[in-house]
Amino acid sequence: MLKLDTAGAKDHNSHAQEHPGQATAHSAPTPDCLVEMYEVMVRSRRLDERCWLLHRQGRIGFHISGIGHEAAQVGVAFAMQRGHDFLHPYYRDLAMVIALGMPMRAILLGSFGKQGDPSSGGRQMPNHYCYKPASIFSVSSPVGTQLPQAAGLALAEKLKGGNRVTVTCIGEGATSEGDFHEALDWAGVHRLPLVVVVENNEYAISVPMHLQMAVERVADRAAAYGIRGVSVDGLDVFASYAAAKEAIDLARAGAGTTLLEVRVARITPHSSDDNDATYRSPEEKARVRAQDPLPRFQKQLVEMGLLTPAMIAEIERRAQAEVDDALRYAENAPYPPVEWAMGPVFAD
Ligand SMILES: Cc1ncc(C[n+]2csc(CCOP(=O)(O)OP(=O)(O)O)c2C)c(N)n1
Ligand SMILES: [Mg+2]
Repeated sequence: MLKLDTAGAKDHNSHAQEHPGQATAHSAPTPDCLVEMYEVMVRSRRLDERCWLLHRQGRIGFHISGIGHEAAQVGVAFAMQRGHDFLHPYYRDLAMVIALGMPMRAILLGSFGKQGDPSSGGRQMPNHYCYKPASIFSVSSPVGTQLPQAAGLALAEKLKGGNRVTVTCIGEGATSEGDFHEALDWAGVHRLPLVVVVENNEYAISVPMHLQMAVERVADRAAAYGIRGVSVDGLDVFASYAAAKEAIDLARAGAGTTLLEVRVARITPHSSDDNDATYRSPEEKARVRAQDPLPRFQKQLVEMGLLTPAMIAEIERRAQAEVDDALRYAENAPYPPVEWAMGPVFAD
């Protein structure tokens, strides 16, 4: 097994929150970058919250949320060469795709199933993000299918001699799928320029982590494939960024694949169609809600002197205005013509 000690890996066997506010020196984001990361988290959160409201009002048919995952997603996204590196996302990656430059208008066109939706032309479920200008690949609904696709993409890039790293994101539940095993085995054998980010929220819909796997950490699974396994506090932007930066830098340098577990919190039910009160107690839900990464990051930046109350208010105002604009745009957009339903899937 390729063993490389990292700041993130130190936390491998403990639930303690590691090094809050301290990224490794070589990979610390700049102050401007930190404020931009915070703004992306706010933008994602406000859009996410609006989608829940739109669903409850019967205006969109489905929503699946990234609330509680944003710190990890923003940390990973900002460690990428945004637009250059490839992303094979999964349905919870709202903050991630916003960070890479997917416009809110495009995201809501998907939620409304409207014409112009870049993900699928209004034919896929919402939150199956795809955005070619930001090198974001299409999501399939069966859990884990992006893993072999991402491994194939990384292999193609390696064969071409390019330097673009592939990042793919999955939930911890997806690591029990056969696709995970096949993709990581291949990644290990071929030392692929790939980072597999597991957003571990400790649930696969209603199934808790201890009924999904017998290992303590998802990152422990990396040993079976001869790749690095790193587990970090995904509620902490700094830890997520530092671990992702190191993994991406190593992948780009030819040192192969990392399985990066970011431990996050699923603050919402699984999706708009799930009632988590049937399997989570009110006490547990309150405990999870208290882990919210957004106020935590805000507090860190205020203490570092990077955010002022005026800046926080202005960022909120901009985010709300952006959501309002995207909503108006998507609601006014036309539906795709019926005859488009069958194409363009197959070549003529
Ligand atoms: C192959 C397959 N099995 C089952 C499902 C139904 N399903 C959708 S999401 C999900 C849970 C996935 O859990 P996890 O990977 O932990 O991601 P999370 O939703 O927690 O972020 C399941 C079982 C599916 N879409 N595809
Ligand atoms: Mg999960």
